[in-house]
Amino acid sequence: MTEQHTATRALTTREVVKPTPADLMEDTGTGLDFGTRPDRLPGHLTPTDRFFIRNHAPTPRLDPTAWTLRIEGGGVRVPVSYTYDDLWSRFPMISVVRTLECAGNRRALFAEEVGARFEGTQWGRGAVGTAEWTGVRLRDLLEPAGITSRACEIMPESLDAVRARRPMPLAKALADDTLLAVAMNGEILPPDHGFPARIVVSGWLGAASIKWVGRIEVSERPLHVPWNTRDYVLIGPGHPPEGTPITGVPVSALVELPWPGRLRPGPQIVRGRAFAGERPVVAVDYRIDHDPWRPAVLTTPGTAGAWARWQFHWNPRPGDHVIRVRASDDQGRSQPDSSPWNALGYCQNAVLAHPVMVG
Ligand SMILES: Nc1nc2c(c(=O)[nH]1)N[C@H]1C(S)=C(S)[C@@H](COP(=O)(O)O)O[C@H]1N2
Ligand SMILES: [Mo]
Repeated sequence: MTEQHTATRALTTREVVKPTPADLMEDTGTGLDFGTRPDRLPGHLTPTDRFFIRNHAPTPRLDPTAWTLRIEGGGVRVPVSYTYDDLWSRFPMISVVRTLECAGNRRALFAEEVGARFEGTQWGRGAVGTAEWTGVRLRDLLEPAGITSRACEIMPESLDAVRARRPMPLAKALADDTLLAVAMNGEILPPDHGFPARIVVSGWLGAASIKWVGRIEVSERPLHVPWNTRDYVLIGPGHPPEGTPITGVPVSALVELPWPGRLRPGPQIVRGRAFAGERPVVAVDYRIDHDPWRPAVLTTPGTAGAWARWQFHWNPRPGDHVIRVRASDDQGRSQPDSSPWNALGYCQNAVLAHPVMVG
């Protein structure tokens, strides 16, 4: 009996701080990773209470009065260190609306698509969300350290148990919208999303947006760490043997219905989102069963780094139906019919055949 009790406890141990009720979030079963339910999106922004969590280790509880951020490495002239107060008092604060998407989003659907299983978190469609992030531009924090003329990569590093690190090129670090965020949706960053401070890298895979940052390395040489050599790389046909590190995320669309969806017959509106990483989504088309493709209406336009909202009117007859949605970005890229296979099951973006039962 004791043994059974222990087993049950291990399975139900939560390693995140915020509540993750089943009516708002999908439990992936890892104890660390929770997706947003696509049918629980009331506004353009994802409310913080249901914003997806992707943790490689339990959420750390950090004391902001003891926290410091060090900026150092071969690519700075003078290492600098900031306190939490410094972030608030010494630098301009900006707010940007940006979407974060995990490279593994839809991995479970990818597995169904190719009839195989992938290692890693078995995400449905919930590892994507949009928030208003408030913080200090990374370039403003780097400036006092004096970036050398040969500096080429910037690598934020975390204070959680995995010491998460992922380099980005200097140009991306200096971009207008690369932030060290201290707030999310107008409130102090919650523990699960990186308190006291996290990086937000616009349009890139979520893994670049390091949470619980404590150090930033500036390097004059390319940096090789697990997150750009072993994890978060595309391995498979069309890629070099060592794989291609993922940067921007590909265009995809999401229907705001459960999977499968259940609807009543009669006139109604079907809604969704579409995201294309660093590019704005400019068009969304949909197809019901074998009908022709038709344009959906973009109700909130897409921007570089943030999703678009779309909708269409539908008057379904009772029975089983399939909804397909295909988003396109401003460079004419749209979703393929099948996702390029890769060993770790990243970047699924083929058009999904969304089953909907009407009755
Ligand atoms: N320190 C740290 N940062 C991290 C992670 C992590 O496990 N530890 N996960 C990354 C991944 S893979 C993703 S998709 C995003 C998820 O951010 P969120 O949990 O705020 O949604 O955080 C990234 N930053
Ligand atoms: Mo991720």
